[in-house]
Amino acid sequence: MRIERAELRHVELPLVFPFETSFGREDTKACVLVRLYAGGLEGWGESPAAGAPLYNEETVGTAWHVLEEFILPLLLRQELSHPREFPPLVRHLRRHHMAKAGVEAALWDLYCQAQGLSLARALGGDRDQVEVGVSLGIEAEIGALLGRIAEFLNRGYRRIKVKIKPGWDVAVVRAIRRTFGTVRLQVDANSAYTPAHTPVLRELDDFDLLLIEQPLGEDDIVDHAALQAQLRTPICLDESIVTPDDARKALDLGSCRVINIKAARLGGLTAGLATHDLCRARGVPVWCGGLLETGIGRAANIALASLPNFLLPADLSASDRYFHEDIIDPPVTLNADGTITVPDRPGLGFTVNVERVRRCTVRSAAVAP
Ligand code: OSB
Ligand code: MG
Repeated sequence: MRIERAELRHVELPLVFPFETSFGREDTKACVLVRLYAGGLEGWGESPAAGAPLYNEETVGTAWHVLEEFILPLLLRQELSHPREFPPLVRHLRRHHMAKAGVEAALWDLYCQAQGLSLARALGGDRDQVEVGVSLGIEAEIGALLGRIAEFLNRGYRRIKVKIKPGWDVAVVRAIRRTFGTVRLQVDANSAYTPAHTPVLRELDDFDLLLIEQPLGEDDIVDHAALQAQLRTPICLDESIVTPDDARKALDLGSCRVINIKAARLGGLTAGLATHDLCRARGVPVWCGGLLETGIGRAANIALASLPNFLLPADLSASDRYFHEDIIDPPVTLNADGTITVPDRPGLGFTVNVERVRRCTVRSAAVAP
């Protein structure tokens, strides 16, 4: 594949309801879309950096800068035969994983279209459906959260994840257990706690949670190891794992028993696959996380989640959990059994609705060699 030209689009889509985590509240989904043109085909990828550097250090602005000035000029001079040749090309550019991941996803889309392969099969996925759940944010009152959970259980979701922070934790989980019994439940703190909160986190051990996601600092696998030793519930790391090698170190230290894989956080699908394979070899379950992706990023996540060691339900919900109107056709929908069907068409398996992309574009740029 020779990439002839590229297009960047900063898009913004209003969320159907605000999403609040321990680090802040989002009303709008923002990201950078990458569109690559090669040999009469076009490939799409999403860099899910948000408006502000709250989940990690990247933003739409930093992703745009690094894509336009560094990553795309390098790519546009190359002939690649496989998307796996892309990560070595940009390895000397430090971090900026989400920026890189958007390009790599577009390369996989192009490659799969050219080969007549679905992205899921190209990645080594072997499932036709993936089990999914819904991730729900912090609300002003517990009653409002219970109402949302009821609504999503009615829609067919079989696993609930709720965001927690100090002061919004044990009472919330207790109320959910009282109201919804043994529903599959997990919590995500996005690094809101410190080792001084260990007693509170230990209280969560009584509620049969599937896992506790990223309780402590994103740069701290040492304190996570000490905490895991005091908990029965598995700790799952998200923010702390930014390379496959981070996963190895965290597992060696005993910092977690489960890993959340987000290809974008890890720098691309190839790094996501490597993390999956490493965990599989060590008998450690993984699951596919999300970053409120548009249909373009979501399609890639669905394909990745079809790999064999994705053993817990994914943070992948139907398009209508996030947006009034998604930018792919058809939108992602939930099956009656709480799964999402993995498309078997070549490439991403969904059609990008370019007109809708155009309508939510805030800024666009063409990059040519
Ligand atoms: O920590 O998993 C997270 C969304 C934005 C930033 C961080 C996270 C999340 C989610 C939502 O939990 C998952 C999704 O439905 O896309
Ligand atoms: Mg998380």
